[in-house]
Amino acid sequence: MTESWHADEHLPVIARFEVGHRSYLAPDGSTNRQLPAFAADTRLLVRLYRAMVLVRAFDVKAVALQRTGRLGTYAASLGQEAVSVGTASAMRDEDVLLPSYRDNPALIWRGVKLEDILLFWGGDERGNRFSGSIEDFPFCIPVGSQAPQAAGVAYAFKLRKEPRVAVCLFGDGATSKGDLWEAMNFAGVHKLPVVFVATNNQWAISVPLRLQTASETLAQKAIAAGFIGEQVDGNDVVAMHAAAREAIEAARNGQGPRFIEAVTYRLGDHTTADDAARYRSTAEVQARWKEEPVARLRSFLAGRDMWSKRKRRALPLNASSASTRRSSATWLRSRERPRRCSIISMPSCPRPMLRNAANSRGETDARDDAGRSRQHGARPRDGG
Ligand SMILES: Cc1ncc(C[n+]2csc(CCOP(=O)(O)OP(=O)(O)O)c2C)c(N)n1
Ligand SMILES: [Mg+2]
Repeated sequence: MTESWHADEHLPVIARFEVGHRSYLAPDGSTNRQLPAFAADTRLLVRLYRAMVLVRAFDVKAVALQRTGRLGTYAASLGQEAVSVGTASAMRDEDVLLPSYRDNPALIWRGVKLEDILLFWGGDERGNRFSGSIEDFPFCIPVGSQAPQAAGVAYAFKLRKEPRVAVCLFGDGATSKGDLWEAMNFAGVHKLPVVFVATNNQWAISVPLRLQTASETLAQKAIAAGFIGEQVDGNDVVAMHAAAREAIEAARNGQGPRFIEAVTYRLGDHTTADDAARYRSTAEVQARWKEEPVARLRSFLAGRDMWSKRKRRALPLNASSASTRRSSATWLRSRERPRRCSIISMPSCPRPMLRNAANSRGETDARDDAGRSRQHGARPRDGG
């Protein structure tokens, strides 16, 4: 807790606050406290596991497609799959998700097709017209701007007296933006059915968390807006699902907004246009690999005989698995349609986009931040 700043210790204290930290699974898969009741549901836990593995395989495939010039800039969710999957799995179909550009796992859980996602990252806006009946919002590229939209969606639910909840996913960097504060303030005043989930992956591109905020937690920012903020181990999908479920149901029951700070780590580059090795050490990343969510849940499941080698063989464990192959094949076919508008092939594409697309194919020299030309094969600058 931040130390008291006032010299006169006899002044009455009119506000104190606490932030809880929720975690059930330790990095080795053992448990550190009694599990919530839903954790007895083996089918649910295996579904969560399968979803995280699928997304990991999908990320590998998407990065490979970008490297071969078939996708634009892509943001993988490597290491933080449990935040997105744990949150989305606690939602009802009729709730509305407002995701950031890194929340493929949540959208996939919500039923968005892999080919829609590939279409979008290939530069074709039709990928945002999600198939299915869900009313979720598209990926949000402008950092934090989905938060006021989430408050607006929740306000509509309240006015219409619909028992639905808006769930907003964003990064630690977004919490430095006015958008977040305005949304939280408005949601607090009007007791709106909205849950804010901050994926604290320790980095906003190359800006570390310590340069992002002087707060001890991101969760405490909710307290200033008049509602509960909780910190959760974002590498523990059981904790994420439990926290999201509780928050979403409280919001649905008229108890107003909630804020979840999911503490995790971005194990990969910010996007395919980034090289994280330029601003963080290999040792730091290696240490964080020991805490990652997929192995953690697998160890837990194996320890309870809920998982076996036979089940593992049935999973899409690598990028060449059947389901990822099928999706990318469909996507590749879709680019051959006459009405295509991919940023890579669109004839009237604005110059910066073309340069980016060309860079992503490794056809031109990229320039680094200081404007120096990098060697051939260097990755392009951030397009996002
Ligand atoms: C309004 C706006 N400003 C700047 C950018 C460029 N930008 C893209 S991602 C990013 C960092 C965001 O970090 P964070 O919110 O922590 O999310 P993460 O990428 O870590 O998931 C920035 C500054 C942007 N997309 N939108
Ligand atoms: Mg971040």
